[in-house]
Amino acid sequence: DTALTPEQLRTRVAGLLAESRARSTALTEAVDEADLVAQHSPLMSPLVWDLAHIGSQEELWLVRDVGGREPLRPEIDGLYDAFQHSRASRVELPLLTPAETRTYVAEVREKALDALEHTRLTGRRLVEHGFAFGMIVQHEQQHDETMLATHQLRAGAPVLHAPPPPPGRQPAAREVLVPGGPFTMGTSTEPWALDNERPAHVVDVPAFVIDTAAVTNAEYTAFVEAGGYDDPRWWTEEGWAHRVSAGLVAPQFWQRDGSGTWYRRRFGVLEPVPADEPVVHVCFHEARAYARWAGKRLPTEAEWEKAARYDPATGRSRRYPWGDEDPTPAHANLGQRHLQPAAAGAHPLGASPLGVQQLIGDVWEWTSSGWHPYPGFEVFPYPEYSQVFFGGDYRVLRGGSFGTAPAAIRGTFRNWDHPIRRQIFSGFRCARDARPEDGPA
Ligand code: AVJ
Ligand code: FE
Repeated sequence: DTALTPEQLRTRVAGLLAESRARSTALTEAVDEADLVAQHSPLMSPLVWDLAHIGSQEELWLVRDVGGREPLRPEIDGLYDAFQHSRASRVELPLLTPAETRTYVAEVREKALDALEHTRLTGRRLVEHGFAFGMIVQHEQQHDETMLATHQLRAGAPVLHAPPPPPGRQPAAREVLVPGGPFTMGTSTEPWALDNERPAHVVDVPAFVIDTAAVTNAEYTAFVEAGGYDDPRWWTEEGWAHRVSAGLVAPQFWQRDGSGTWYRRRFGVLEPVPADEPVVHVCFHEARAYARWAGKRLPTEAEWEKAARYDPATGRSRRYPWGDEDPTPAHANLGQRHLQPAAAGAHPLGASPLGVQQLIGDVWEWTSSGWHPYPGFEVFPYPEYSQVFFGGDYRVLRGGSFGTAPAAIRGTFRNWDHPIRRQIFSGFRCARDARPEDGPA
C-alpha cells in the first residue's frame, strides 16, 4: 500500500468505498420498510439507523474534515451520534425515513468522492496513505457486520442467501507448540491500522500450545451433553452467575427437538447443527467454561497474535498468518461471501507457518485478555473509537468472522466486547501451557 502512486491509491479507495456500499445496500434492500425501522433486538439499532450513521460518519470525516465542505445536514448529527443514544433507544428517535436515508448517504458519497479526487493524500497525518478514507471504509464495513448480526436476530422468513463455504477436514495435528521468546505485537507501519493496534512493541511470550482449529459444534455439543452448563466447576463465579441469571443452556440460536437432536436457526433457516463448523454465538463465559472442561484455557491476546503472525524462520511478524499479501478467498472466509463459518480445515492456504488454521475469518475468537492500550498508545484520530472503552469489563476478540470484510481485518486488528455478548459472530479456540513433552520451548 505504501508503494502505491497517488492515482493507484485513489482507485483502490474508490473501489473499497463502492464495495462497502454495495454490501450496505444489499443488507438494507433485503427487507421491507417496516423491517428497516423496526427494533429486532434491544441490543441492536434499527437497520435504518446504521445506514444513516454510516453516512453521518462519512460526512463528518471525509466531507467536512478532509474535504473542508459545508455540512449537508448538521441538524441530524446528534441523532446518529452513537454516544448520545443507546442502541435500545434509537428506535424512538425522529430518524430519517428509509427513503431520506438513502438520499442522504448517496449525497454524502458523491461529496466524499469529490473530496477524494481533490485532496492531496499527503502532508497531514489524517490523509497520509489515505488513512481517513481507509478508516471510513472500515467503519462502514464494521456496521455491515453489525447489520448482519441484526439480520440474524430478526424473526421471519429468510431474506439473505449465499453459497456454502468450501468443505474442510480437521487438520491432522490438532495442536502445535509455539516456541517461547520475544515477538513483535501490533504495528507502526500498517497504513490503515487503527490507533489501538499501534505502536509495534516487543512482547516476550513463553512457550504455549494452541489448537490448529477453532472449537467445533461437535466438540461443543459434547460439553453441552456432558452437563457442562450444570456444573459450576467449569465456570468462574461471574460466569456462573451470568449462566444462571440469563438461563444459558447452549449457544444462542440453538434448540433441541423431541429426540434430543440440536438445531440452530441461522438467517431464518432452521437446520441441524453442522458438526464440523466452528461453534458461533457463544459468550466469553461459555468459551472459558468449555476450555476449562476440556483441560485447556483461552489464549491470551498476545498468544493469539503470536500464533497468527510470528514466523519462526525469520523471527518477523507477518501481516497475516499466510504472509504479507492481502486476503483472497483461498486464504480466509471473509466478506459475507458465505453466510456461515467454514468447517475446520477449509482454508489450508491460510495457515500460519506453524500450521495454525483459520485464525482469520470464520468466527471472531475470544481471548482471555481485557481491553487495554498498548504501551505508547496515542489517540488517533478520535478518543471515542478505542480509548473511552479501555479498562471496561470488555474482553478482546481476534481474527474476524465470515461477516468481516477483508479490508477491516488484519493480524493486528483488535475487537472487544462485553463478556456476556453472543449476538456477534463469536467462537474461540483453546490453548494451554507448554509441557516438557511438547518439545523444545
Ligand atoms: C470495534 C466492533 C467494537 O461496533 O462497537 C463502529 C466498531 N466503532 N462504529 C463497535 C465501531 C464505531 C466497534 N467495535
Ligand atoms: Fe459507528
